[in-house]
Amino acid sequence: NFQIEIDGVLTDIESTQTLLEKCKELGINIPTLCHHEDLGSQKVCGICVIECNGELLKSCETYPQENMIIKTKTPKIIEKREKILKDIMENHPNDCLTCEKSKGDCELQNISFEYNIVNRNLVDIRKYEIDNSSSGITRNMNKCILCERCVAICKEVQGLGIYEVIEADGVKEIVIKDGKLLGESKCVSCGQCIKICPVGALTEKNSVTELNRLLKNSQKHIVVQIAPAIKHTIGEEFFITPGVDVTSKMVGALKKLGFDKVFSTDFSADVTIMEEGTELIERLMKGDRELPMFTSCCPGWVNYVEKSYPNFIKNLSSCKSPQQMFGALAKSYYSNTLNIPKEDIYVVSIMPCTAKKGESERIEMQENGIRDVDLVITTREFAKLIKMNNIDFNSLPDDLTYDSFMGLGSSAGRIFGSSGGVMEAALRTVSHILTDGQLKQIEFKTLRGFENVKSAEIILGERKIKVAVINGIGSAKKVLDAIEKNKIYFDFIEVMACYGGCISGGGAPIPDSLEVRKSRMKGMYLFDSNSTLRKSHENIEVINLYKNYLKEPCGHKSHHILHTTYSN
Ligand code: HC0
Ligand code: SF4
Ligand code: SF4
Repeated sequence: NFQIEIDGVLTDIESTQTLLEKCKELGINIPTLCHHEDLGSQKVCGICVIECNGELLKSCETYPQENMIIKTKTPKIIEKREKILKDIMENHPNDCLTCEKSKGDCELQNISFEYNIVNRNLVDIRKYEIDNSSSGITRNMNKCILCERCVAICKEVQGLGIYEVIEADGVKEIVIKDGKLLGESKCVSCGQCIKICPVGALTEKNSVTELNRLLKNSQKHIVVQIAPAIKHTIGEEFFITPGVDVTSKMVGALKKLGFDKVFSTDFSADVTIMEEGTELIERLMKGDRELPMFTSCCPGWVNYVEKSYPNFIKNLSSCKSPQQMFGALAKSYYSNTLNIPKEDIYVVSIMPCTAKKGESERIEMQENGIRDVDLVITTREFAKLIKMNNIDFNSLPDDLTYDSFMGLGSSAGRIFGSSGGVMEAALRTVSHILTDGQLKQIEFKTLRGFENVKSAEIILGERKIKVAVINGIGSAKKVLDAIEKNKIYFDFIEVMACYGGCISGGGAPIPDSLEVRKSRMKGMYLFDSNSTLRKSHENIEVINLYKNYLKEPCGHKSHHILHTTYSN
């Protein structure tokens, strides 16, 4: 360890700590455009310079030495940062008026404001075609500032490596490997690269414009479902603490926006448990050839299996995701019960996820051209819709709830939004069935949290089952390889493509540091522990669905409406 001087104050610093890390710890603001807490070693932008004994050094790659005297705010530093910002601006379109990341989410805009950078260069420098080939992500390389964060998150965290840096004649570019468009690549649409991109080069595919127009003009009966994670994250867009459940204000906003019915995906998550739990029991009966069974509710994960590990397609549960089950039930059960023709029903989903857009477009998720889900917006788009319509979110009432009879969800359905939640919800119901109600365990805490791979052995009646929960595609890849080589065995595995589950989805509010994600997860489990309805099979709206319509889980009708197939 060393003692060094930073801005005139003596401080202890570990030899392995960079000066950037130390300054952040001390609350000294050092701007960064490439460095990010989720990534390892990004050292390209140079804006984090500090002065060390009179010399300018990048703080992200400088380690302490004896007698260091560090300054963080000298004119030389400011001049250097201004120069870097001006150079970036020279090559950046003046698009702030309409940019999706404007109003707080653009780090370049925020830093430029702080350094009072005024770009008078209004020449149109757009030279790249916008890549709209992906169902979930728009890629506009005109705005790229070459920070390489997208390259790193996709490779280091997701284990995919869709992007690469190339350099020709001294000009650097971020491209998709093999010269492909994003939609043609093995990208799974998880959207993690969107959240980490400091500018508007990567954004979700915009659906909010279309939705806003529809809400004002359409003759359709428009119903909306809200995913579990939204309830604990949308508040952030309105300065509410991450994790706080804002269900009532959200319902109020959606009513004001003109939706005919406001429902919850927690309801169809409970239905998923009935179907997937029954499927698991059937597969357990049939033996090892059908195992492990993988959850199939995360389209990022399903995309990954289809594109990169097709041998495991047979292991994916045949259940549609809760989003799709909701849509399919809206166009059948709901349509029949209220006698509204399914052609006249328009289903909107609010999801924390960019991959859900593509999931809703899949050919398997429609029948005779009628889609289960017609349109998907992300959490950020939902916030934008509320702001576009001048709704004062914070002053909305606190006593509103969802419409019946597809609005009630158990808290098992709610915790779907956190890594481990689908597994825990499934175990609550499967254990009830297999032990005839004898196993009273509700909480499976070892399966919660941010660890890459979590596992447990659970005795259910006559049988011991081995389960695992996987966080992120990078970890999933390692587990799949080990299963292929017979190095490990599990009966049932939950995989969520985003680190921490849907609370960290590609459509979540920005920024979402680990601390923020932890608060979201905490809020979700708090809701669960305070709930009196904690098991999917006890949800009265689900019981009524089976009694009045589906008859039994995995029965004939369910198979037709709620199950699907995969392809590669
Ligand atoms: Fe999720 Fe879902 S939990 S994937 O993260 O299973 O998007 O929140 O809505 O469908 O329920 C996302 C979140 C959902 C689905 C549910 C599942
Ligand atoms: Fe990689 Fe996910 Fe971005 Fe696709 S969406 S490029 S898989 S990080
Ligand atoms: Fe989407 Fe959730 Fe999967 Fe992320 S974990 S890709 S948010 S479904």
